Amino acid sequence: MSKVVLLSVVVPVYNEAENVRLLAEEIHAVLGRVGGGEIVFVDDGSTDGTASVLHAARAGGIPELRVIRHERRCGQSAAVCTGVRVAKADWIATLDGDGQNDPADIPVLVEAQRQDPALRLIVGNRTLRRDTWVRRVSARVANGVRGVLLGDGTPDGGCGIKLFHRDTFLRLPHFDHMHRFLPALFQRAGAQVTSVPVSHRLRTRGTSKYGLRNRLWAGIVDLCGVIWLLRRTAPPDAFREE
Ligand SMILES: Nc1nc2c(ncn2[C@@H]2O[C@H](COP(=O)(O)OP(=O)(O)O)[C@@H](O)[C@H]2O)c(=O)[nH]1
Ligand SMILES: [Mg+2]
Repeated sequence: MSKVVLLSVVVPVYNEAENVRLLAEEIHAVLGRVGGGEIVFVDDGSTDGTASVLHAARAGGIPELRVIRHERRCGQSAAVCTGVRVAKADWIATLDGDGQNDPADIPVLVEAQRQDPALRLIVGNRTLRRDTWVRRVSARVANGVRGVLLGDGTPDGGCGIKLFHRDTFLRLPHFDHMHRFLPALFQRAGAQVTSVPVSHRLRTRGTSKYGLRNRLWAGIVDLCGVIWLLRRTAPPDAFREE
């Protein structure tokens, strides 16, 4: 892409063949409203033809769509990291690849950052969550526990739609499931974080990749790891040259 890229939209996907075409078209339509940019889908070793659907979408009128592929499944956070690494813009928007986040919220996040240029991470807050009650309750518990133990002041840290500063993200420690802890990790790096209300949609096609097991147990281990990281961190602005 030869022109300056203003925003990179990074979408991690695993077996979302039924969802990615419509989502790519929606993002394409929205990018025009925020000054343009690129769309980076990271296919995490899908086995259902997700990548072929994306290639067809690009050929069918979405030239700013890039398709990056992991040879095998490495996890959602690894896919986000890959997307950020190859992204060409200074600012990254991420959203889930199943269509539950609405790309129409991207301009809302961009506007929040324009209003307060000191912000480095803007997190969506799904005020009306469209999910099963098990998912809603487990998300509420996870967000509540994270809020109390990490003090990240973020009501919905697990929300997939976020806008953040690429270089700050690349300085963070990277680990599986880190995408749920970005507010605490950005704050640990001395960066300002805020949340804005976003909409949420039903998953109408494909199946959820997370159940109670891989969310709850992994979540407890990750939480302990992040608490440890926060305790072992010197203040980010603790020096000056004299
Ligand atoms: N790259 C990658 N993406 C994943 C993986 N598991 C889930 N995702 C993506 O993460 C997003 C959220 O997953 P989803 O199953 O909808 O979770 P839920 O909405 O929390 O139930 C979707 O875009 C999935 O395609 C994975 O192992 N690798
Ligand atoms: Mg989902």
